[in-house]
Amino acid sequence: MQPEFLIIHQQVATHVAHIQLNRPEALNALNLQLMSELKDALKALDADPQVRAVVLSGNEKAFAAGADITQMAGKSAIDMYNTDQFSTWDAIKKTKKPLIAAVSGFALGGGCELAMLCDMIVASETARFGQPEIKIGVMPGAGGTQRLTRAIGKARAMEMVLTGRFITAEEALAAGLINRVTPVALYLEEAVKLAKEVAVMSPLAVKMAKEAVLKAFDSSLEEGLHFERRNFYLLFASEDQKEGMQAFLEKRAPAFKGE
Ligand code: CO8
Repeated sequence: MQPEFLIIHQQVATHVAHIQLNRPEALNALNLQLMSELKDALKALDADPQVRAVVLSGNEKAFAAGADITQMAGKSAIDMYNTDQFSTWDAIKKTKKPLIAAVSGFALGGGCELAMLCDMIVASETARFGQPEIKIGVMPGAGGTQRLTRAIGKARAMEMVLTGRFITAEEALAAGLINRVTPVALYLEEAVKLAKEVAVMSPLAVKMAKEAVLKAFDSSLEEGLHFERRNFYLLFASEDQKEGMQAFLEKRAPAFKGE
């Protein structure tokens, strides 16, 4: 079934897929259907051997202005518990291929959390990042208190979460939340360029390297080093390792196959 709130483009030649959140009338507010469609789309792209990196964007005005407040406003705690909307977030978090967020305009609440769930963020100079849940009587629920704090430190995260203040793309860059800032006309192109740069690498090495970097967030240094070493050794079972090293010795570009 075609998704209602997503537009999906796939560039076979470059192995890059692009998912655009497409609910512009509500600034891409993340309702349950949109998140479920996103989960399904990412699952399919993760399983598609033609795809090696995925760019996730909104539109120029908004990446996403948060969870859909209209949908949440009347809910009880038990409704929220039974809806279990975070199971879709947990599934999205399991995406093995690299995800690059292309952010322009608002990335607020769940929108900021979704961008932070991605592996890298390219932002237009109009991007605004914020966790304004406090202004509507709640708090971040999809990782904001954890990922933001790890990315930009306690002082800045605490201020954003407790005051709801938005930060600009330049502030986000200086704080280490994002990778690049571009003029608004170029943010998507730049994100796709970054995705292509990753997509020429060995897909197996990319997945295992992503997994190891993410491990740094929830393990001790010793445990993380052990995990890294395990993945490093494992890659010597791949043809891409043979090809990559042989190509270096023969002074040519490698042709990676993901095997
Ligand atoms: N939910 C539903 N509708 C929204 C949302 C939203 N989060 N944000 C904007 N909209 C709608 C508006 O209601 C409006 O609709 P309509 O035209 O029918 O009135 C339309 O989008 C355009 O918005 P505005 O007219 O408000 O546009 P402005 O440019 O004046 O303002 C703002 C833009 C500042 C972004 C403003 O819309 C705003 O403050 N939005 C809410 C931001 C917010 O509080 N986000 C946090 C939501 S809570 C959350 O994300 C919890 C996350 C944890 C769970 C994650 C599960 C998915």
